[in-house]
Amino acid sequence: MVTSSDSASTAYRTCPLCEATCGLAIEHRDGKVLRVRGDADDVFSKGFICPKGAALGELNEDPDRLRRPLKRTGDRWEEVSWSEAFAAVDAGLNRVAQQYNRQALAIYLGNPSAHNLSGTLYNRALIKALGTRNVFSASTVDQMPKHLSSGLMFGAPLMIPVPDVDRTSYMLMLGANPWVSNGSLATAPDWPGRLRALRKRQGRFVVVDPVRTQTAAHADEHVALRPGADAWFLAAIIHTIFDEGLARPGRLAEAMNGRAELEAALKPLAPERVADATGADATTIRRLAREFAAAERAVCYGRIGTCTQRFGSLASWLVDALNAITGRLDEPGGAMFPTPAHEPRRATPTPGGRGFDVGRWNSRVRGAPEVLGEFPVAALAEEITTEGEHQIRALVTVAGNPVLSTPDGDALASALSRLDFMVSIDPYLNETTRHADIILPPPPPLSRTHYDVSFYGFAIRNVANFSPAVMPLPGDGWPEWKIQLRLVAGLSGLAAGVDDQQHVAQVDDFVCRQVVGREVRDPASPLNGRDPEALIAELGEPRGPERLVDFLLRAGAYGDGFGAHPGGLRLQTLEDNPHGIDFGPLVSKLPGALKTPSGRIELAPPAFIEDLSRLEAALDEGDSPGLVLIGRRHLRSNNSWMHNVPGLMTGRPRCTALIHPDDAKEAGITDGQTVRVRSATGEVTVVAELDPSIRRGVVSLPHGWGHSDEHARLRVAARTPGTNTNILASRHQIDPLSGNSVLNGIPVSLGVA
Ligand SMILES: Nc1nc2c(c(=O)[nH]1)N[C@H]1C(S)=C(S)[C@@H](COP(=O)(O)OP(=O)(O)OC[C@H]3O[C@@H](n4cnc5c(=O)[nH]c(N)nc54)[C@H](O)[C@@H]3O)O[C@H]1N2
Ligand SMILES: Nc1nc2c(c(=O)[nH]1)N[C@H]1C(S)=C(S)[C@@H](COP(=O)(O)OP(=O)(O)OC[C@H]3O[C@@H](n4cnc5c(=O)[nH]c(N)nc54)[C@H](O)[C@@H]3O)O[C@H]1N2
Ligand code: SF4
Ligand SMILES: [Mo]
Repeated sequence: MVTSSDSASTAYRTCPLCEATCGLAIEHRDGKVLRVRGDADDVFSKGFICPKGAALGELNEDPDRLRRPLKRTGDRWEEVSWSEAFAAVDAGLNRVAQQYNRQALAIYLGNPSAHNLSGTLYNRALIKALGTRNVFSASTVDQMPKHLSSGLMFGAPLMIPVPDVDRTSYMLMLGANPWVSNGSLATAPDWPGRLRALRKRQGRFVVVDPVRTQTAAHADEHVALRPGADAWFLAAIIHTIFDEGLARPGRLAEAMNGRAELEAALKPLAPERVADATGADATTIRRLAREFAAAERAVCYGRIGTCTQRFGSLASWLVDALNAITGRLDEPGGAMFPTPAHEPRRATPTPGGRGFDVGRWNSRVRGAPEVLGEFPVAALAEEITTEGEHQIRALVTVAGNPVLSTPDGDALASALSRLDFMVSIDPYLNETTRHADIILPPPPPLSRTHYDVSFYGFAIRNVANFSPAVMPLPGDGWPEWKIQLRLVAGLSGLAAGVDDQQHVAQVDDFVCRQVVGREVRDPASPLNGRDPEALIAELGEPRGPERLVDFLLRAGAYGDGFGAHPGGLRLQTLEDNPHGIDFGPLVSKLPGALKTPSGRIELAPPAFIEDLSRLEAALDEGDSPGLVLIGRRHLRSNNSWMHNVPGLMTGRPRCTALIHPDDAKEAGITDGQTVRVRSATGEVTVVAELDPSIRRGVVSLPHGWGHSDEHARLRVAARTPGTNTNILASRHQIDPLSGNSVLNGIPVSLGVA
């Protein structure tokens, strides 16, 4: 929505930069952003904003942002027309598919593709059109363990319970730093405010993290765990709950399988046995278990620190197992399941479904099982460089920078340079896209519509907000969804000679028919049996993402059901409510929503029970004598791609190695000195920052840095390039169940450079 005062206008818009979905008020004039503030009337964020949101204008106007497609010849780049670029992509991809086969094509999807409608609505069509099993994404350097645990426990990989922060009275938080990250897999603007409110109402929150982070500093208690020890720690807590007779599964007791198996399997992992390995003492672990069980409302929440480590899947499972056996799952103030507005309406859901399978196929070189249709991104380089049938020869990247974001970045960069063809949909010429033959730039954030399909699914309240584009598409730019669908058309052999826009319209109609068709064929849908063409006709214009969102909303949980629920939600309703609509706090959904074959919560999935032997065996390895590396985030940064925004790059250099003063002393290192950090995989040099808030024996480096590639075009980022921490991470260290990379707990040594 746009309102005018003088010649400046204010537009209200959901911020697409992180998971918090804050409402922004954007003042602009003549295509220029004058000011970005938090939208005080936003139903969810109520005026909260962080420095990244405030810099959205600068990001939008970044002179280094690509405006037209780029084509590379050797080391030279030239701007080309869209039709020339598309023709080159059609030729490049189809040549590889014909000369080899479809498996020779691969795709990597990066994080921002979850933050925009093009990615969330159309990636599936692109993957299908490629027709390859070589699908990779940032999920395997992030949350894949959580998809696996949800898939095996609840039957659906996207059924991730979120902490009901606003109503809980006790929060046990592991491996998350929402003060800085603004929250993840728990969408909520203003985490700091919400956690302060928890303490104000006499609640407690406990942070488990090797670092006394800003979040830990605001908590009632901080447990400085050793990196990678979460599964032992959580197992010992659950052990204590059983051991001391504190298990109270409550309302859902009858809907749980495997309680006895869980208890038996965790018998050997008593607090007293795991204490040394975790770095927390047994008395503390037992006390925390009792506190958790006794609290009126409690929730355990684990995030990236619990995922990107060698026992990521076990830790993710144990978080929810703890919530379940203490009756905290699906209860107010506990771990609950959101009901986003675009979730299909189901009148009386019955528990049970097909469940979740993994390993339906395996990666060619190391035989890693697929999870959620993906292979570990840690396996991408070897799939490109190892000769044989189904070797990857062409790659599409969408919104990703895996050279900086995934393990052994140098090896991946060298693999990318050997591809026959690479195309990137990306606004920047950066460390990854510099290897592409063609770069197709999407428009800046303020020139596109937004509705958060991904993150309303993880929101701690049921809210919905739609943002029309604030500004028109610049010049001859293409919206990202059209770029994607044009690639789909080229891969699907649609008649040559038809104009590009017409291709897109055809594919868009096809995708729309599929989405509508799926719903009307579902016997559980209130739209079952309706005529899909009549529904599509009712949606009318415009097409593209808006039409799909309108359909999802109308068929959704609060929708008008195409006449069945007069007054129900549709896109127009959100357009009429520019500050969003609040559908209230989360409501209980189990057992109805369960999708496991048993129709019950699986507390003890066999894959996890088996993996416990690896966890137990690691206990006997004893302490690792040296230092271990972990990562961190910064409030004014966003993974690898916002270091080119001058307003966010002020202050002291941020890519430093945090080292405990006692560890530094032992290694003869002083504050501000340049040091070498070496792992079994690689070595980096970086400035040391001594900080007593980090646990002894642990070194921390942020990820997303290393902007010294002379072929990139990131003039601001290049001034303070930092170093790529993922040179230290190994492609061969993954959590075997989920394929997630081990990015925390990497053994390293320090030396003066
Ligand atoms: N060591 C270590 N490594 C990590 C992590 C860690 O904690 N430690 N965290 C991991 C996590 S959680 C994640 S999510 C990954 C992120 O991994 P990636 O998704 O691979 O990397 P990003 O840095 O998010 O890069 C985003 C890319 O998208 C482009 N982009 C930005 N906006 C748009 C858009 O609107 N459309 C398109 N098409 N492109 C856009 C940017 O220019 C950039 O090239 O990194 C992971 N890597
Ligand atoms: N400002 C900013 N916000 C962001 C991002 C960003 O780059 N910058 N990235 C976004 C993305 S893609 C994501 S996925 C989210 C992530 O959001 P969060 O999960 O909140 O991530 P972090 O802030 O990295 O916090 C992770 C914490 O885990 C701790 N840790 C490391 N290893 C271990 C371990 O083994 N066990 C335990 N218990 N803790 C450990 C670290 O010390 C760190 O404090 O943030 C998102 N938001
Ligand atoms: S917290 Fe996230 S959503 Fe909110 S303004 Fe900052 S970047 Fe945007
Ligand atoms: Mo992430």
